Amino acid sequence: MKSTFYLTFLFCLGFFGKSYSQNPIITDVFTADPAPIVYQDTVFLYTSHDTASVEATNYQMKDWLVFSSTDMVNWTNHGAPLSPKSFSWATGDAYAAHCVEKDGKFYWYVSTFHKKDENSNGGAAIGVAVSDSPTGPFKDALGKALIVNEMTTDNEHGWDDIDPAVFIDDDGQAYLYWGNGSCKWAKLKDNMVELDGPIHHFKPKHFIEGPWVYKRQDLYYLVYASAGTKPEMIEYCTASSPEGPWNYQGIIMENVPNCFTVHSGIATYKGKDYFFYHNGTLPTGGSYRRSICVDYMHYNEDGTIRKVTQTKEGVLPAE
Ligand code: FUB
Repeated sequence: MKSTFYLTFLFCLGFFGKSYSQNPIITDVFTADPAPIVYQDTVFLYTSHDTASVEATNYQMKDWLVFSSTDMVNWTNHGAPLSPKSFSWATGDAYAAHCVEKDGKFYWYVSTFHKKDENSNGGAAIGVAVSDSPTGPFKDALGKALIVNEMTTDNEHGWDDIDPAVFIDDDGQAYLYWGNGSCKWAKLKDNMVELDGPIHHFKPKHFIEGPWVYKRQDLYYLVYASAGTKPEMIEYCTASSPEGPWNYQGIIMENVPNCFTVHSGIATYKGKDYFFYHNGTLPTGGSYRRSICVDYMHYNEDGTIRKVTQTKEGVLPAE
């Protein structure tokens, strides 16, 4: 009898004993603006880094961080291989960024701010750094910004050229999306560091910032931070081409606790779909001291995305 009880106990431990990741997933530093990629069986998570004090009323973001995981639960911190100081033309905060791999090279597109010089009058700008490894070292790939404020005139504010996201289609064509206030996009040349044609802009319903574009089956998805009267949420559109036209589909995730922004990144890993975002729930956290979380995402049969449930538990180890 005793041994049956013992065996049942062991069975339950094995069955229920798997530990969830817990949200937020990074707890030793404040992180925001998640941009995950999967490369050679590892998830690399590129993030912003909030360093503002508890009393601060604005961002202080000095560099960009990289983490990796092979189970979505345990994350290794690879430090800060890139900062605005890596770009001679840059000054100010290290806003959202996105790294992609092409032909064994890693291109990290970042939003930061431009010095006043012969190339720009200042304002937000997008640069690109390159490395042979997902964790660096990275160096400025161009020696100048890829996008400066003067290149887009559809919004008057000087910080509309933020939040780059790159999507590479099945035929190898890369597209750069970005923007605050409107979504802008342009094709990239094969070298990944020059635009290939004009800059377009449009305004998806409720669009604020933080575009993220990907393809699943035959459908293209444009996911973004949106706002009405509440803090930001995540909404999305779909299209049959990365150039649109984009059809509005609805809300993926409601606003997050203790933070007025939200910013998403999406990855499929070991057969499951994951939705990364940030909130302000770490102790002493807030809108300028954010933390990255991850939860499962699910699709309906027609390809539409079910609303993501924000959990404290997070996700189970990926196998
Ligand atoms: O992290 C700074 C800014 O806050 C990002 O660029 C936006 O997407 C928002 O998350």
